[in-house]
Amino acid sequence: MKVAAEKIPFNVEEIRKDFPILKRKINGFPLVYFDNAATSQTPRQVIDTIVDYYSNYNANIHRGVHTLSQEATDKYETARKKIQTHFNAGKPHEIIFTSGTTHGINLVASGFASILQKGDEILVSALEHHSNIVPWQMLCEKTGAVLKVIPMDQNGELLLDEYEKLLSKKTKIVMVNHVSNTLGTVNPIKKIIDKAHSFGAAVLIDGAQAAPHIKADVQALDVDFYVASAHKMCGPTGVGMLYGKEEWLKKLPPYQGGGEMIATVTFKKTTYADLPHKFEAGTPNICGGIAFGAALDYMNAIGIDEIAKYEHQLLEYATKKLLEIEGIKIYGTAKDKTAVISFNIDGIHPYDIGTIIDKLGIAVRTGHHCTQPIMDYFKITGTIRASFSFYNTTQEIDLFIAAVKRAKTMLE
Ligand code: 7TS
Repeated sequence: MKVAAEKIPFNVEEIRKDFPILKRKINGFPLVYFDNAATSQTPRQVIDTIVDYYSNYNANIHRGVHTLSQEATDKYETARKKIQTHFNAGKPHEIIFTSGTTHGINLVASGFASILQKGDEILVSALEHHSNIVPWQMLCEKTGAVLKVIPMDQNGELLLDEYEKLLSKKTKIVMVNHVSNTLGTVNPIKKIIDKAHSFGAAVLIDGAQAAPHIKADVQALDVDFYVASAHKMCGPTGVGMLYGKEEWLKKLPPYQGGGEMIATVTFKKTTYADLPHKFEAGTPNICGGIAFGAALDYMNAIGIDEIAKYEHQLLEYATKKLLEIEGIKIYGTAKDKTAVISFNIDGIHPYDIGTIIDKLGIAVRTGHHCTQPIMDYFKITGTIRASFSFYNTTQEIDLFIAAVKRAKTMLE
């Protein structure tokens, strides 16, 4: 499929031709890739962008007067503008390139060390990935602030009444994912943001799992920080974005010191560069940033809403088929969820199912999915997680269901 300026009608067979990896055989079976929540596959258009960078204009950026450096700088800054447009940030310098979601969260958490005081409170939700828990626990250890948890119910939905009770003038920042990686819950982030703001608290939204399926508008959301990873949205690994409101990014101290983030350096005193460079010390993942831009072009050419609509059909189909299997339990039954299904089968270890279906060419993730608190809540050690993307098909779901049934028979 060619990326065109205008929308292309959704055609999964055409789309699949863009992904070379989907032609792979695993153990003699066609690859069925249902581990998209861990990382998405890469279309040829993005692979070509990477090859083009290293073949034709590989150079360091923001420093050379030579042609290659200028070309690389232009493309990198164009990618920043593509990210700005995609997330509807007001200004390009409100977009900070990071190595991924984890980096973005750590950058903000580290900055809040200069803001928080002993006894201040910060809130995370019960649905968070470890990367949106641990940096905040480290921050609490450093500052004496207190971490509180917004609880959830059996469907995997956050209890908003409880959230409101936790908020107070002591609350300084609230961290919630837009979409849960384990349960697929789409959280009501606009409500969460507005409530936090009414108490003067900032909000960081972890958009790692939402970005591939939902187009977040950071201005309409009025969110203070929004983070995502390119590799979950058809881009390469090792690159991501942090959106921060200008006033917040000005207030936070730099995360790392080094080249490119300074205005002047003497042994007496260093002054810092303006945004966004203040937060971008050292040589960045230049190729990755440019390829992130190409990934956004690709997804936008198909249309995020079209993608979400199609993935929802896959979710409904797979849920219905899975529920026909005896002894199955699906975790995550929120009214609003993305195409992620976490499940277990009575008396069978998730790892055993995952291993057997891999022999049949099917890639899923098993385990706690970096969300041990969710596992504790359901009193389980892990689940099997199938996560779908717009290049998956109902035929692949049929293969997956047949493989799960076969594994179940073998393990019973
Ligand atoms: N937040 C959420 C909600 C995630 O799902 C992940 C990765 C991260 C943060 C961290 O992203 P990174 O790109 O910095 O690693 N989630 C998963 C997953 O569900 N399976 O593998 C990685």
